[in-house]
Formats: sequence, C-alpha cells, structure tokens
Amino acid sequence: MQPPVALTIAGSDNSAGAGAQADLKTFTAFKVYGLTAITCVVAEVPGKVAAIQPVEPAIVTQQIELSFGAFPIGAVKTGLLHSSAIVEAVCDAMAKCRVPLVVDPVMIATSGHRLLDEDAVTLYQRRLFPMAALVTPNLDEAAALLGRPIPDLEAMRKAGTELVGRYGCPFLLKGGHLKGERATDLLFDGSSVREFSAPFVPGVSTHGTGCTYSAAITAGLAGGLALPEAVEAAKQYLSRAVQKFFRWPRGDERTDALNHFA
Ligand code: PXL
Repeated sequence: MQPPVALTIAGSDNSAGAGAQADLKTFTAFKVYGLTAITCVVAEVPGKVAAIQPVEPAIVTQQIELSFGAFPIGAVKTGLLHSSAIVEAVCDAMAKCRVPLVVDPVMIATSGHRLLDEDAVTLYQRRLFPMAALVTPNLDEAAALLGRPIPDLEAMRKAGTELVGRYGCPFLLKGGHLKGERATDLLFDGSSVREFSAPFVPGVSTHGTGCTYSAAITAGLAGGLALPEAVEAAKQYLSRAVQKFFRWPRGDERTDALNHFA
C-alpha cells in the first residue's frame, strides 16, 4: 500500500519550525508522503526574519507541474507565496488541478515581519480563495481581509459568515490570538458553524503553528477525510505539538519550537 501524497507550495524556513519544512514534518507525522514547491527562501530563526529571497515564478510553476505529472497528489496547501507574480503562477498552475486546496493566507510572521506583498492580497481574494477547499486565516489576517478588528468570539462568528459569503469557500477562523483560557477556532462551510477548542498554552514563543495546522488539515484531506474530521484531527495534533514544545536555552534567551513528533 502506498501512502497518500500531499504537496505544499510554500517558503523555506531554515529554522524549520514554519514553512515547507514544518509542512513536511507534519505530513510525515500523519504518514502522508510530502512534496514541496518552494516559493522563496527565508533566512530566519524563531523571533527574527533576516532576509527573504524569492524564487522565479516560472520555477515555482515547474515544481508544481512536475509534481503533478509524477505523483498521485491527493491534496495541496499554499503557505507563504510572497509576491503577486508568484501568486499568479500558483493560481495558473492550480486552475488545471482538481484536488482539494487549503490556503493558509500567510501575510505577517509571528515576529511581526511582513511576508506577503500588499498587492498580492487582492489577488488572493480575486483568484486563490475561489479555488480553495478551505482558507485558514488567523484573526490578524481575517481582520486585514475585512478591514476591521475581530476582538472576540462573537465578532469571529460575524466575520466568518461574511468571509464565506464574500468568497464562496469554507473558512477556518483561528482564535488563538484572543489569548483566553482556550484556543477556539470556528469552521464555516456556508451551511453550518463548527467549533474546535483546545487549552491555550501561555508562555511558548513558537512560530509555525499556522503552517503546521494547515499542513495537518491537508494531510487529512489527502488521506480521504471529510473537512470537519480533517480539522478535528489537525487541531488535536497541533495542540499536542504546542503542549509538548521543545526549548533550547541560550544565555538569557531561549529558542522554542513546536514538537512535530507529537
Ligand atoms: O509562520 C509563517 C511563515 C510561513 N512560511 C515561512 C515562514 C514563516 C514565518 O516566519 O518563514 C517560510
């Protein structure tokens, strides 16, 4: 029996807590064979993005097309796409493919560093979201899409309904940034709203939680799970990965990382 196959179209994070490396670790944890199409190379460690070097859009296209030509890809996710030229290339390539697409609209790093060009956001809304089986914004990203802050769970409910109405695809709104006792996410599919909740773990400065979460959902879809079941399994995995986090002390500082073995 061959394993399911999933493709991530994402940036490279050398520190491997986020980006394509986090996606591969997550696919592996779900026993899914992972492929990558790299969009840019990010020089970084948790808490600090030092530089971003984009990949030529034509090379991004080739990575996607070659992957589809050689493997039975069951699901795809997009992470950091960096520029409008790369978003265009990804949309053109994905328009030819009929597999579930999970779009993690990565705009700003946990450290606050802007990762996606501003004009690329319009393209996401116009071309990428309508193709998506799921879009997974955090509250900052959802607020940027709607042009207003989302301060609480009630506002999340309104925001999710509005986003689904606007773009015609399911949305998972991630409430982790509300910093309550629990990290609560809402899945809107146009007909129902489902709630997924796990204890919020304070004092951990990990990056890559969004990447890991959307990769885990993509793994589930590649393995044939329905969307709510894929989100449920992914939420449980992410919660374990945060709770069992790794910490490497360095003088007065420390490096925290998600535990992808969880
Ligand atoms: O966590 C967002 C993210 C996504 N993709 C890449 C990144 C980061 C954050 O730093 O480097 C490649």
